[in-house]
Amino acid sequence: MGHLTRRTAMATGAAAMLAGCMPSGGSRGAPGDGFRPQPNPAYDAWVAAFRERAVAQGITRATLDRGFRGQGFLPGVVERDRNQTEFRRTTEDYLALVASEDDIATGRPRVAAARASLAAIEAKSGVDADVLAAIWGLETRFGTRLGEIPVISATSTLAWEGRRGRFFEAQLVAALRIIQAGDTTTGRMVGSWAGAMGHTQLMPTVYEEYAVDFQGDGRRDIWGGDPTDALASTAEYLRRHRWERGAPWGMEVHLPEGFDIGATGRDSRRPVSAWAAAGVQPARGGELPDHGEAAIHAPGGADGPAWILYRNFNVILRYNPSVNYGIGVGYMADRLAGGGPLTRAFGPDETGLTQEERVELQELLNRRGFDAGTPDGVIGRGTEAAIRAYQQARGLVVDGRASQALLRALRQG
Ligand SMILES: [Ca+2]
Repeated sequence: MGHLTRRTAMATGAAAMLAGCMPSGGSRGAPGDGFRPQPNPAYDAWVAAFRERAVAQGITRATLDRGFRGQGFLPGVVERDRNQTEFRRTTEDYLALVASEDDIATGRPRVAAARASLAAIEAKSGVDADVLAAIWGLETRFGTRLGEIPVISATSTLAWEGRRGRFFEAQLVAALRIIQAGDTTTGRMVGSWAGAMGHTQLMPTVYEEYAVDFQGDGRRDIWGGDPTDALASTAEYLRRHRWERGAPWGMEVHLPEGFDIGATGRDSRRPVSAWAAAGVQPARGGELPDHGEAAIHAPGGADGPAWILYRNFNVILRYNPSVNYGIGVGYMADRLAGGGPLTRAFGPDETGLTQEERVELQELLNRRGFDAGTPDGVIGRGTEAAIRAYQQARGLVVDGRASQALLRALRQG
């Protein structure tokens, strides 16, 4: 993909907030050279000293030998860690990147195949099956992109590198304990560049605390083809963060004309009756369901898409603290449950273009021979590079910025 790859939009799963690497989306990392072990004497010396600390914490030498077999220093992991940008995506762009019609179509058959497991997990945990399926979708595109980076290599590299050394040393010790417990092997323990693992991208310490063996085969396997244990583990995480059984995460609403947009935002919680009195209505009609205090999220202003957010929304944010992530999960869950697309469109963004116009701009760039990647309306680095190349070729001011004027120029050739 040309612009901002999906990678940058993906989440890294439970404890993304622990890892402090949200929304870096590690699971998209395809191992290149930087993800094959490279010689590094300083890292090797660190590992030798670490082994003694690990033994003191109950890791056997046999586990250490098995755990570090074939593992090593991964320069690509350090690079990823240093190049993390806090992408501030609009809700519209975020949804386009993680919950597009294409993503939903990918998810439907995979979720249908896991439906029996999901129903059993929901019955036991009380956590909404569609929300679990949506988290699966956002984390690894329904298990199609689990990440291929060896977890011992990734966490030991980051522990050695030291920027968040203590955190990653704890993840490394947890990963070794998981191997020692026999849940998986070094070779199968792969994940994101930051060590988030399996279908729902659990960090090793989160795995230790919350992972469950749902079918009772003796292994908590979140890495294999069957997503059941991973989905059940995520359900366990949400249940213990006080998911309210039977309550929704939120729903799309319409705000009345003249609605005080200053009253919106996650921290502005009010009784549902107060929102109803202020004229907030479900986008698809009916009464606003009452599930206690709720907030309104209206990222595009009173005329754009808006949502009422119930307590369960905050539980989703315990998995990943980004509001866009929570909206993405909720929206995806509703779509997987058979709901329709948003009833309102976002207006023009900071480029002055609507999503439809941004898609047209990308299509025109592609048609004129300037690769803007898959047209999804998200103006990222790839699209900006294509714009610069176009501007250069046409003798325009080269600023790499999308605008109405650029769209008009592109329409002409
Ligand atoms: Ca199992």
